[in-house]
Amino acid sequence: MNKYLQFSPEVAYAINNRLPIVALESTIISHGMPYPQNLKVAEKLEKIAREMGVVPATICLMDGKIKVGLEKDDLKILAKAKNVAKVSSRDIGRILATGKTGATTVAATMKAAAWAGIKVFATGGIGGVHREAENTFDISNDLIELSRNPVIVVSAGAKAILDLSKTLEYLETFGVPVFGYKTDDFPAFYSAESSLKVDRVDSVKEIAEIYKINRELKLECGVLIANPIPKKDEIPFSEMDEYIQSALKKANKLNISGRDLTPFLLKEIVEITKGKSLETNIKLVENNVKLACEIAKEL
Ligand code: PSU
Ligand code: MN
Repeated sequence: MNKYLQFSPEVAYAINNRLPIVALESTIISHGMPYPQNLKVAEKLEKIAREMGVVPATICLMDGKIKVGLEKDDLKILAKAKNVAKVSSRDIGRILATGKTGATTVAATMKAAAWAGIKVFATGGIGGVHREAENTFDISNDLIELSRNPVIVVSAGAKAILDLSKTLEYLETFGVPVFGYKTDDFPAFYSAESSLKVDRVDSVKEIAEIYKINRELKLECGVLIANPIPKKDEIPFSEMDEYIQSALKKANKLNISGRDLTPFLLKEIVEITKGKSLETNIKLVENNVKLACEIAKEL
C-alpha cells in the first residue's frame, strides 16, 4: 500500500470486506480502441464483473493519484480525452508528478494491482517481443513486470502483431509461468491457436493452487493465463497475418516506433479489417474478464 493509491468507494469496500476483485487496465481504453466503442467496452467489462459478483477495479493515473476503481465520469474522461499519456512502469512517477491523466499498460497496471493487493487482472493481449526485435530491440516492459509482480494476468495470449515465439522464449528466460487455459496451444489474440505449445491448465482451481504455492515460496513472478478466444469469434491466423504484414509495412514507412507502435498497429488493423478486428478484440477481452472473475472467486 502507498500514499499514491486512491480507491473508489466500491473497491475500498471490497478490500475491507475481502470480496473478490479483478483489476482492469486503461491503455486498452485510451489507446487500444476508438471512441465511443472504448467507453462502451469499459462499461460492459465492469458490468460483466459485477454480474459475476466480482468488483472491477479499472486503474489509471489522474490528479497525481493512482486511481484504483473509476467512477463513471473518470471513465468518460479517459475514453474521450485525446492527450492521455500511455503509462508503462517507468512513466508512473513522471505522470504522477505532473498531475496529468495517464492510462496504464499491462506493466503499470500489474504494479498498481500488486501495490493494492489485487491478485487477478484481465486484459486483451499482453505486449511482447516485436517482430524484428533483433533490429529494433523493441520488447515490451509488460514481460519484465510479469516476472516481478505476483499478479495473475488473464489474456488471449500475446497480440498477433508480435513475434509470438520470441515472446514465449523471453517469458521463459524471465521465469514467468505461462499456461494455456484448456488448450496446449498459445493463442494468438485474434486467433484461438498458434502453432506454439504451452503448459496446460484445465480449471480455475488448478490456477489458484499454482498461484498460492508460488506465493508461499515467495516467488516474485506473476502468472500468465493464455485464454483463447472462442473459435466462433476468431479470425484465423493465416487471414490475420496478411493484415498484420501490411500494417507493419506502413509503420515502417512512417517511421513509427517505441510506445507509439502498438497503438498504431492496432488502429491500422481495425481499419484494414473494416472494424472486424475490433469486434474480435472486444469479444476476447470479455471472455478474459469472465475467466479472471472465476479465478478471483476461487482465490
Ligand atoms: N491489448 C489490446 N490493446 C492494447 C494493449 C493491449 O488489445 O492497447 C496495450 C496494453 O496496455 C499493453 C500495451 O500493455 O498495449 C503494450 O504496449 P507496448 O508494446 O508499447 O509495450
Ligand atoms: Mn515497445
